[in-house]
Amino acid sequence: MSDVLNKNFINGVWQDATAGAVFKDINPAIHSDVIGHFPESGVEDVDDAVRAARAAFRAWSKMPAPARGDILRRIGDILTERKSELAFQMTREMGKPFFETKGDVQEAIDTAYYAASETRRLFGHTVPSEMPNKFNMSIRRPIGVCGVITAWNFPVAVPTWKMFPALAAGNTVVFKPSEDAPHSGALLVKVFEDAGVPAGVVNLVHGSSTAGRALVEHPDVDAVSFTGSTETGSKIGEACGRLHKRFSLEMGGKNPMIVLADADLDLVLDGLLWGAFGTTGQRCTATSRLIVHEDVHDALVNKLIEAASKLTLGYGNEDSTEMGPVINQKGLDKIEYYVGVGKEEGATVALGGKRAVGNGLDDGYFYEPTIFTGVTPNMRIAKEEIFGPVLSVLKIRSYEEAIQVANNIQYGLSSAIYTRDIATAFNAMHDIEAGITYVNGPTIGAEAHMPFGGVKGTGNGHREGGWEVFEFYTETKTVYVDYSGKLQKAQIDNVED
Ligand code: UN1
Repeated sequence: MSDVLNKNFINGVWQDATAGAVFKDINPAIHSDVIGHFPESGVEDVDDAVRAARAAFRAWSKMPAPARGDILRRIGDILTERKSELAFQMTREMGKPFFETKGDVQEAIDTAYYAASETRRLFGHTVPSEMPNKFNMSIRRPIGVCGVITAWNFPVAVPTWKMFPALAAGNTVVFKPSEDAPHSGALLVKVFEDAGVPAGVVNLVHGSSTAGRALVEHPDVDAVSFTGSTETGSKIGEACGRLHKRFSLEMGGKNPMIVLADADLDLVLDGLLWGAFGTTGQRCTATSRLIVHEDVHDALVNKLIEAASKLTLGYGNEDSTEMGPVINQKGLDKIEYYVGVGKEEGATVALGGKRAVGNGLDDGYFYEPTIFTGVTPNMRIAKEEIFGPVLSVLKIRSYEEAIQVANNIQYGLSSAIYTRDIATAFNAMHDIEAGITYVNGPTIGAEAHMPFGGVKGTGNGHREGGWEVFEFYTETKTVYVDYSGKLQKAQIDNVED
């Protein structure tokens, strides 16, 4: 096998796509660095993978959950050993700096140990019966075969948010990573193999929308978990609705950071640089709107422009790099398009607004940290997701106005408020329409054991991470045990008048 793991993994065997088609995977910071060619899987490959997952389901689901937990713990151990090696390859493939990809692997490690610990709980309920000598309980059952379709920006963490709880609960998996991060996906699946996950329990199919659609529409896939664009998520939701499948969608965001007049501006500045420009703004949780009180607007914006203009852009595997490239040409085009829209709408480019060139950046998809000031709530750059290093600054005069502006979007993933006033902070926890609110921290940085997900157009009500994700990956079975030795009709069937 070459040093690049560029195959599908089906029923425990690394293999090419049946039709032999491939797609190219390059380093977004250095285009001449070709990582490899990966299988462009078709319907037959997906079918093989789903059949393998179905065949493996019975034995895996019957294994005692804590034994599955032992395997998850081994996965966590191997991820720990390989953290730097994996992070290097992830940075090479999707661009964010090495310190960030190490964090990405760490998130997977935390999720592995957390999911392993849940295998000793997976609680159901026991409740009193209406009848004597009768016992009522609910237990959790796995759903079956789960299709996992993910984005490239957290190429290890996000797939594991889905796969670890799915496996812990006794499901089997077919995983289709993003076509922009196939190598990271394969390296992750190699960890499953090396940890002793039985053949067929986790299968990998690379590819684009053809493979994705085949997975979603396959009659033997019981549930689909997706992270990615709103456009694709909507199509998946439609298909799953039609086919009566359970589905979890994690889509876009336009996450606000509210800064009130009493905020600690140095703390805000650190949070903004990280929230808006970490991962080159390519997180669904990225801080993309700064909603700032007029009393501190100018002071904060000036500090921010100065600090953001000093960020070092480059290849993420170089130590000096603070901000990596955008993922691909399409991503870059989208950013350029929205910067044009912002200018036309009358906002002011206070920093950036163009591709970053020179200093060794010409061979990559680099874009300057960009700040728009004078943004008003109904502009498109205040409402639509750009997925890049572009921050829209909106000025407000009161807490009430801040909340109105913050909620004036179709999305509702993450949010932040900076204030020293505890009552205002507690009000904001209820008033901001979002699945996540940070107080005095930026909009990014979820912890593995906490529920993660959004309201409104961001998702469909499910959560990843934490204990709530187990609701998605399990079915409730209700069990009645009658040990009275006679037919006891339920109260509803036993009414006398
Ligand atoms: C994503 O961008 O899809 O909370 C997930 C965060 C990260 C996860 C982001 N842990 O910012």
